[in-house]
Amino acid sequence: MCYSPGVNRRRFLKTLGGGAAAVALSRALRAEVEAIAKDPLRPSYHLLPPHNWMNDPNGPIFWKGQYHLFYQLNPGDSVWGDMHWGHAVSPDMIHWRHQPIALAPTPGGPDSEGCFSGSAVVYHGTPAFIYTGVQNAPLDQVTLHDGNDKLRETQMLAMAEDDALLHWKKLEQPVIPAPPPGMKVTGFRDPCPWRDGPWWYCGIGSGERGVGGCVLLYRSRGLRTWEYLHKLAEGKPNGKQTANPCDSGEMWECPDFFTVDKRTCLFYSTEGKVIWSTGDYDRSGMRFAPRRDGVLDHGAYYAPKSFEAADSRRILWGWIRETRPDAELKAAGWAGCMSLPRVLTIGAQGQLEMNPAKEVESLRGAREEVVVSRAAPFRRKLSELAIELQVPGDISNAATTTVRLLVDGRPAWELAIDTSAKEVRCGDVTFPLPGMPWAHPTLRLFLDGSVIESFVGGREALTSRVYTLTPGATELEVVTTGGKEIRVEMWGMKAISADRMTAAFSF
Ligand code: DQQ
Repeated sequence: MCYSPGVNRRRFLKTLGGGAAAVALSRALRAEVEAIAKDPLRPSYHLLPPHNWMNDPNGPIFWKGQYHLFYQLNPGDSVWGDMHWGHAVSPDMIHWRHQPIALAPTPGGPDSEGCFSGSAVVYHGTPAFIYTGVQNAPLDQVTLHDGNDKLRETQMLAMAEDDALLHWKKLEQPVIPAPPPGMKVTGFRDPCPWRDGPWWYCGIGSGERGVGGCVLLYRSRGLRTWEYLHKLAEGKPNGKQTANPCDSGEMWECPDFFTVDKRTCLFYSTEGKVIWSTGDYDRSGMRFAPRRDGVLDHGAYYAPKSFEAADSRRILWGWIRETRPDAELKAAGWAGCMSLPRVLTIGAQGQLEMNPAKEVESLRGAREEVVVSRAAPFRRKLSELAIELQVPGDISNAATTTVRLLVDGRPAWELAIDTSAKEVRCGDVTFPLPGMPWAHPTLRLFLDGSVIESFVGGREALTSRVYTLTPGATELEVVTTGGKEIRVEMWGMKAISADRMTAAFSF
C-alpha cells in the first residue's frame, strides 16, 4: 500500500474529527481500512487505531462510568511522526469505540511539532492532561537530541471541556517551561503527576550524560505553577556511546509512580525495555528508595502507563511495538497496538506481579482441553490466529515444557519453561523462572495476529511479534519432557469488533 501522508492525514482527521457516532467514510478510505482489517497479522482483540501508527498509552482514566484511553498517534502515516493523541472509550477495557483525536499540535504553539506522552488527573472535578509539547527552538533551548530530532520539550496543561472528554482546552503557555536551571538534560518529557494532600507532584523523565537517566520531581499547589525539588530516582549509564541517550541508560522515558498494595512503584522505560522497581517513598523528604527491581516485560513492550480502575485495581496499559522495518509498516498501513489490560499486584517479597484483567476472559469462545505427556505431545493446525492457551497448575516437575508455533512444519516461535535450568527461553531471550510456588500457578499465552503476550506464573511477561504466521499454515505444538502429564486449556478468542475496532465508522 502506498501512502501520501498529507492527503491521508487530512482524510483521517476529517473522519475522526467529525465526532458523529456514524461517520461516512470516503470510498477510498473505506477500501483501505477494510483491506487493513483483513490482514491476518493485524490483532483482532487488542486495541489499535483503524489504520496508521500508534505508540505509547497516554492519560488512561476512568471517568463517568467509562474507560478512556488516549495514545500516541500519527494520523497521517504508519511510521512514527507528527504525534497527536488518539482516543478510544470502553465500558469494560476490552470493547472500544474510536473517538475523535483528543490533542493535536497547535501551529506556532509550544506543541507545534507534536503532543508527546503524558497523563490525566482530575483537578477540582475536571479531568486535566499534563503532557509534553515539542517545538523547534534555538539550539541552547533544545532538550531532545536523539540523533534524529532536535526539539525543545515543555510540559503543557489541557483541561477537559465536556464529560465525554472529546474537547480539550490547552493553556497557551507551558506550565513547566524548561528543565532546572544549570542542568544539561538528555531529555525532559512524559510527566506523571499525582496528588498528596494539598500538593500536586509531578515526575518528569530525564537524565544527564555520564550520570544516568532520572526522574525529576516537581511540586505545585494547583497544576499551573511548578517548583523543582530534586531527583526522585536515578540510574546509571550502561557505558555505551550512543547518539540516543535512551540507548545508553542516560535518559529515562515515561516514568509512572504510584502505590499498589501499600508498596510504592516506579516504572520507567530505557534501553528498549521497561524497568519496574518497588520500594519505600518518604513522603516528607519526597525521596524514593527502591528495594526490588526487574524487567517488566522481556519483549516488544514499552512506555506503559497505569491507572486506577473503577474497583481500585491498578491497571497497566503498554505499547506493543513492531519489530519489522519501516518499509513493511508502510506497506501494512498500520503499526503498534495496546497490550491487554494487566492487573498489577505486589508479592510477599515486594516483587511485581502482573496478570491479564479478568475482563479478558469475556473474549473466550469455544474451549478445548487436552492432556499432554512425554509420550503424547499435542499438535494442531490453527485456522485462526486468535487463541488463548493456558497451562494451569504448577509445571515444575523437573521438565521442559515447550509451546511452539510452526509454519509449514518449521518453528516460527517457541517458549520453553525449563524447570531444571530454572529459566524461561524464547528466541534470544532468557530470563529466570519465577521461584516456586507461583502465586498465580499458570502459564498463559495470548496469540492475536502477529502478537503473542505470554504470562509466566503471574510474575514474568514477554511480548513477542511474529510476522510469518498464516492461518491454515500455522500449527500449535505443546511438548513436555517430564514424567507428569500436563493439562492444557485453549479458547478461540473473539474479535472485539467485526472490523477491528472501527466502531466509530459506518460502512
Ligand atoms: N514516545 C513519546 C515520548 C516518549 C516516547 C513520543 C516513548 O513522549 O518519551 O512519541 O516511547
